Amino acid sequence: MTTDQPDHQRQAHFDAKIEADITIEAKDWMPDAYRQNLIRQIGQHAHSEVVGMLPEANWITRAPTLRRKAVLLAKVQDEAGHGLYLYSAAETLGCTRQDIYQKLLDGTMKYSSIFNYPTLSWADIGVIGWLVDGAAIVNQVALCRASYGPYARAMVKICKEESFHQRQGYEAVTVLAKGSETQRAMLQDAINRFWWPTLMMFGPNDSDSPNSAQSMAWKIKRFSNDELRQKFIDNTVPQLEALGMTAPDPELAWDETTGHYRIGDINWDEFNQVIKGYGICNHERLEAKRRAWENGSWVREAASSHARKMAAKKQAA
Ligand code: BYC
Repeated sequence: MTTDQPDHQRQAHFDAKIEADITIEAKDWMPDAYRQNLIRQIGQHAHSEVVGMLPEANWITRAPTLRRKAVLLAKVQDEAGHGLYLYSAAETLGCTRQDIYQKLLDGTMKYSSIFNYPTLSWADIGVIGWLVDGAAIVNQVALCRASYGPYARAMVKICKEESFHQRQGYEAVTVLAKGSETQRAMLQDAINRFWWPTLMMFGPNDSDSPNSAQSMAWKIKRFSNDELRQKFIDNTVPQLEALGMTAPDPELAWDETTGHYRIGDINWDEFNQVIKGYGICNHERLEAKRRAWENGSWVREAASSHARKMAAKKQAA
């Protein structure tokens, strides 16, 4: 492929690579819409990781044992690392980290709806690990085969860590499920509050998902939102039953004919309100991130001044 080829030839070459499952790399030609769609999705994904640190960090000082505290600290730190891999992957597409981060802060880029719900009890932390990380894995395992190489490779490492996160969450909820009546009630309450928002993480129903068809044709998404949601439900209901807990859905039932669990209606009005910025914690989450950005300005200034000094020293030598 030479750079002086006309666009229709480059497009044909790109299409052939997608068709043959050959990853697209940062320096390869790609249609601008593919690039912009990836910046949107990877940027949103990166923002989700770093905003997702907040609800869990809320419990670090109140973890019930030293072991739980150490695990939670490590998990929250992992999420920061995931954000960094993803911001780096987004940068390979030509955007700057500062630009997309600014768009998070001014509310013009999204982050996952799930992090706009509060963490009211210790059980919420177990449930986030079990359900939220569990949902994230189902979505992210599929993204390990995304057509854009830097995104797919970031996902492989992230999935390994998410799998540990999910297991520690399930272990934590298992302890509560075997505990006192108060602990079981606390767990059930956490499940009741997080069940539906977790199902919403997969995005709108396929018929209302404007980006899916093109993203699937480009093999960024390998499965539709509804397919992944169903996979998560089928994986999770047996775990819920093993815990002796219930979902807040009277219509949840095994369907012999389809071989899948059936669920009741998702409240899409709630989802739409949350992604428009009107969820319970949207304001609080963005305020926390804006404050951190402002409080960290001296670190950025010191780092860039040091970099300038080093560059000047190198030039003078
Ligand atoms: N929340 O056409 P659609 C984690 C938006 S963090 C907010 O189906 P797409 C963790 C969507 O962006 C990992 N917005 O979109 C961290 C679009 O709006 P725009 C979180 C959502 O992109 C810390 C519009 O709705 N995982 O695990 O084809 C602690 C229409 O949707 C949501 C990811 O970020 C939502 N839930 O498919 C613990 C996964 N759903 O952008 C855990 C990466 C949809 O056109 N992202 N929207 O304005 C994806 O896989 C895809 O972007 C989605 C949506 C499946 C989420």
